Amino acid sequence: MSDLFPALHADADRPALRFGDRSLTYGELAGAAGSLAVRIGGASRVALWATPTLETAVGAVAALLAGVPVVPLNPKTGERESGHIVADSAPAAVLAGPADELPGALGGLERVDVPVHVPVAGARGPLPRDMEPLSPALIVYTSGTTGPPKGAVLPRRAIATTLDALADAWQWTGDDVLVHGLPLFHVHGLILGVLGPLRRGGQVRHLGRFSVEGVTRELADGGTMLFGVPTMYHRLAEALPGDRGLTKALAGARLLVSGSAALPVHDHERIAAATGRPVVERYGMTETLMNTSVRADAEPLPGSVGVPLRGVELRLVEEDGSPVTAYDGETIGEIQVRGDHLFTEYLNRPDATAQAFDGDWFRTGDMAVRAADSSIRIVGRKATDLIKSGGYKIGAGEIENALLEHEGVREAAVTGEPDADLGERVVAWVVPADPGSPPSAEALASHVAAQLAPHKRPRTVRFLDALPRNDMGKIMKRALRPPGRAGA
Ligand code: MCA
Ligand code: AMP
Repeated sequence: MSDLFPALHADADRPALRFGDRSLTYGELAGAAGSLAVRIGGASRVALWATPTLETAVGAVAALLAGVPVVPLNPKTGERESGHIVADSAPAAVLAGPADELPGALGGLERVDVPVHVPVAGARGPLPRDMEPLSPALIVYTSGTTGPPKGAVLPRRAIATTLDALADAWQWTGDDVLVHGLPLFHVHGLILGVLGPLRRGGQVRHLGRFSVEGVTRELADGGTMLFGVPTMYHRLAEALPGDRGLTKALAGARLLVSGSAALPVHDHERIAAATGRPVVERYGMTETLMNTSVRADAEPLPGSVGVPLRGVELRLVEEDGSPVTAYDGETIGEIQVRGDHLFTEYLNRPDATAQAFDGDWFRTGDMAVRAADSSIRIVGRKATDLIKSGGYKIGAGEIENALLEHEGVREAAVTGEPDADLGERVVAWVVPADPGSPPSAEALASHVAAQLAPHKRPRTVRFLDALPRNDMGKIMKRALRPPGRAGA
């Protein structure tokens, strides 16, 4: 039995996974993942074509059972970015659903089809064995301010630690039925949203893709918890007036959890007023997994990400490196954390790994204040070149580099602007190569979507004669303001 999934062989008939009309019990999951684990056992590393399907969940569990580090891939990732991830992580094979079509960037890799239904008898998979707590379990790629995404190496210990700390904060048990429509190539959807319920022996119902109707249907049909990014809760808040089915479904849930970006207080208030249910926020990062949460048994705290989770040491640090000692809700410092929930390194990037730590404290780059009750309120980010859009982290630099490769672009700068739906929207400021016939905004968006990923595409493109630069020639992004807010 795996150290990560103690419930896997406990009750074969218990429901484990449901994606639309396809589902697996724990017995069926143990059979499917166990047989795949035998097949891939001994591989150095595998990639996982992370569609929102049963196959992705089975593939991830199989890799974890086999002790083979797994690299989830966004199926919508464009050529340049997939090429980078495959070259950097060098997987021995890619796990995919039998019907999936894989792009050229994965062409050279051995393909292993993920089985979903295998005869259960005799297919229990590898014998139980202890695995090193610090051995890599997942490698999740995450954007930085410049350059291509880095692979955060997440050890088995971090996954177990974070999921058990969340169980403590949320009284999360095997009786919970988790509903969500998050993508499965990031921490939120895959680790919290799939491995989380499986570690508890509970059920996950994945919507395939997020929709208000899907949330209503699944919560009304026995779902007890909902996970989402703020954009999803914003869309629920917008739909609530006049939607009695949704109101009733949310009101009946045990716990509504938001994370990956800040949920505006206005959306907190609208949901609580209409349903009587507060939304609980938790704060995490690919590198750290979860750091803080509002506890399910505490008073609601809109605008706060709650208190450090069990086992998480958290400090706020001033610009000069000295720790903030005040618990005054006012003094701002950078959040730094340490504990067993952290990643071990960025793959192949010892330089970046060293820079990310101050001793054994990980520098999150998030700026916050801390109240007398130790609760944390995030007030901003150190790096202005990181954009959070729809809960996805996007580096301005990678989009600028992609734009500069377009023949119609001479110069480019990328910023984030407030957006009611996405939190922030990617804005490209472009000096066209030929001012007489600039490329269309759609062409530039499609170029970025095809090279990087659709969620990184600029939603707004503004053309300029020149970018504002200082005496050193550095682009002054603060001078790039929406029209009408030039002096703001
Ligand atoms: C549009 N599309 C295009 C183009 N324009 N495709 C190619 N080229 C174009 N030019 C397609 C998109 O691919 C998509 O396809 C569809 O049009 C709509 O795209 P979009 O507008 O981006 O989608 P959306 O509906 O606005 O998405 C909102 C969303 C999404 C559902 C909230 O942003 C989302 O799933 N966010 C979750 C992010 C997340 O999980 N973050 C966790 C990381 P199609 O229709 O086929 O889909 S953070 C984390 O893990 C840490 C640890 C944490 O704390 O949680
Ligand atoms: P990622 O690297 O995609 O894992 O994103 C991590 C970042 O998301 C953190 O550094 C925060 O800036 C942000 N984040 C996650 N959860 C929250 C939250 N509840 N409130 C505000 N920001 C959050």
